[in-house]
Amino acid sequence: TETLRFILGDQLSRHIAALEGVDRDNDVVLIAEVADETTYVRHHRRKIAFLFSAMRHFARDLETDGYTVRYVRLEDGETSLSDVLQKAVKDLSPKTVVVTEPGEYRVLEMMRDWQETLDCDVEIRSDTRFFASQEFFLDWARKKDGDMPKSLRMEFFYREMRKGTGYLMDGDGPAGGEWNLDKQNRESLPASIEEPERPNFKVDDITQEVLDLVEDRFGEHGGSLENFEYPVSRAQAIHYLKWFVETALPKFGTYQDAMRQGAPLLFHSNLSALINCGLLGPREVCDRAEEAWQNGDVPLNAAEGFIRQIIGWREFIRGIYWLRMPDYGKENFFKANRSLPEFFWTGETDMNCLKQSIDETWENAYAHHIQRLMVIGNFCLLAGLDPKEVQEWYLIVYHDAYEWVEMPNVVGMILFADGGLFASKPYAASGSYINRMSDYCKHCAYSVSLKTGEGACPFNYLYWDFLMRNAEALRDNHRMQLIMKSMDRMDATKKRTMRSDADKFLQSL
Ligand code: FAD
Ligand code: DLZ
Ligand code: SF4
Repeated sequence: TETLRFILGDQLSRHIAALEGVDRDNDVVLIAEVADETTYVRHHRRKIAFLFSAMRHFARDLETDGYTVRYVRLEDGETSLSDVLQKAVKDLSPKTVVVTEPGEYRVLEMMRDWQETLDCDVEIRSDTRFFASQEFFLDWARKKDGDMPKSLRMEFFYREMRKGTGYLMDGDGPAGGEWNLDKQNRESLPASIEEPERPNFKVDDITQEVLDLVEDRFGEHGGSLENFEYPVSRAQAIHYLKWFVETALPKFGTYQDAMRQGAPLLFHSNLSALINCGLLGPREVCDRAEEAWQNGDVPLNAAEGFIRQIIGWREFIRGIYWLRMPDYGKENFFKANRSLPEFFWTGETDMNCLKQSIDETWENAYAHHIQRLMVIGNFCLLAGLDPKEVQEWYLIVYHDAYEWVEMPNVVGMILFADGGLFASKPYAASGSYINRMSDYCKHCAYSVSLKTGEGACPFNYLYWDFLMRNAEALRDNHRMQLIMKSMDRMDATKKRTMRSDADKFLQSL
């Protein structure tokens, strides 16, 4: 073997850097299911099933096209990526091992170790699936804010990305005259608008085998395997993308922040897991969205909102991860230390918004952004949950979760645990926000209009309790001034009641 090309479970793309220059006659592609990767956190069973099925389909497609694939199955009993690679090197004596930089620091350390210990060259290539290389992001961040940036804003990064990619541009400026149309994307959802029906893909033999394997081997992991209908191959992923652009994207923008009971996906793409594991490329996804706008099939606020999530947020989040690793996960600005309540694992809570979002999470290994951010995330922030435990939960439960994307969203976006590296203020909200954006409150045991006392929505008093508890830490934040002033003006008895209601509630968790 000339070159051994090792492809990880979230690198399932023909265009992955490690396959560049591949010689089908003399190279071997290595793909491996290993125990350590399935248990370093107790992943949702659906996430493991999805990824294994995607890996097996990818390997099959490579073989069909004449590649030589060495595929290690979980049943082969291998423990770690390192063991698998070591054995392959021993068996095949390649001149070079080529890998693509991984999505997690933990795995990068392994790769560096391979460079030290293996009896051949190990080339780590940068991951060209991203629009912005790590160097590009670092240059941008340091130019803006010095060697150790303290405050970075997605919006400015996003404008650079728009200019660089040329998406939705009109000469040197944004199409339509504004960079960001988020103001148009906060409508609540009228009852008359229905959630579109999604394509569902039949379980084939490969997926059935994987579902049986996961059922059998991961009894201790949570999460449903029922009604598995998500794409697992490149062909299915393309079909799903096409469906999204034609059917859901036109309303994606306007109702991006809306939530509805019993409608887990609404107009969201559910493409994250496909993009993150490599079955779809972020470029083709944005290309399709832009084309649809150019053809007049989707409005600008939809195309812009969607493309911003990908070339803006997704790339920015990844930049933040590599900028701040290895210590980013330890941040804890509010010194929060409460353990995750049991209901994160069971869904058993009377708070209906949380119950719906958590039940759907265990059902589908998916929740859309506003559920992750403004329901579950908001609760984690207000209740002062331990950032480490929150990170682990988010990494476990979502089928799109890898540390590079989960960690900044948890540490920086929902918990403000980094003190505001990229969020200008904590995303804290009371029940009235959830009530405005969803129909959850109508079906809830609590009353969103009651601020304190028996039956009051816990988000209401937890919100003020959070501000009072963290007043010192929040005073300096100029975007918090108004709300801190209204807190100061609040009647002392009312404040005491809020705090004691919050205490009682938090004790009861
Ligand atoms: P859509 O609403 O259709 O958005 C389109 C695409 O934009 C997504 O597919 C995704 O690729 C990208 N995107 C949107 N927002 C973000 C963001 N904040 N960060 C990165 N990419 C974004 N996304 C993950 O892919 N993996 C995670 O582990 C993950 N963890 C999260 C944890 C928290 C606490 C929060 C608040 C968000 C997290 N997100 C994560 C971001 C976002 O919620 C998901 O990408 C999105 O819900 C996936 O569903 P979708 O594909 O239907 O997204
Ligand atoms: C998430 C995951 C799981 C569950 N299993 C495997 C696996 O068996 N083999 C593999 O190569 N990758 C797996 N992955 C994805 C890796 O954990 C992923 O490459 C790292 O999280 C780095 O992003
Ligand atoms: Fe959630 Fe409060 Fe509304 Fe109940 S009343 S659904 S707890 S916001």
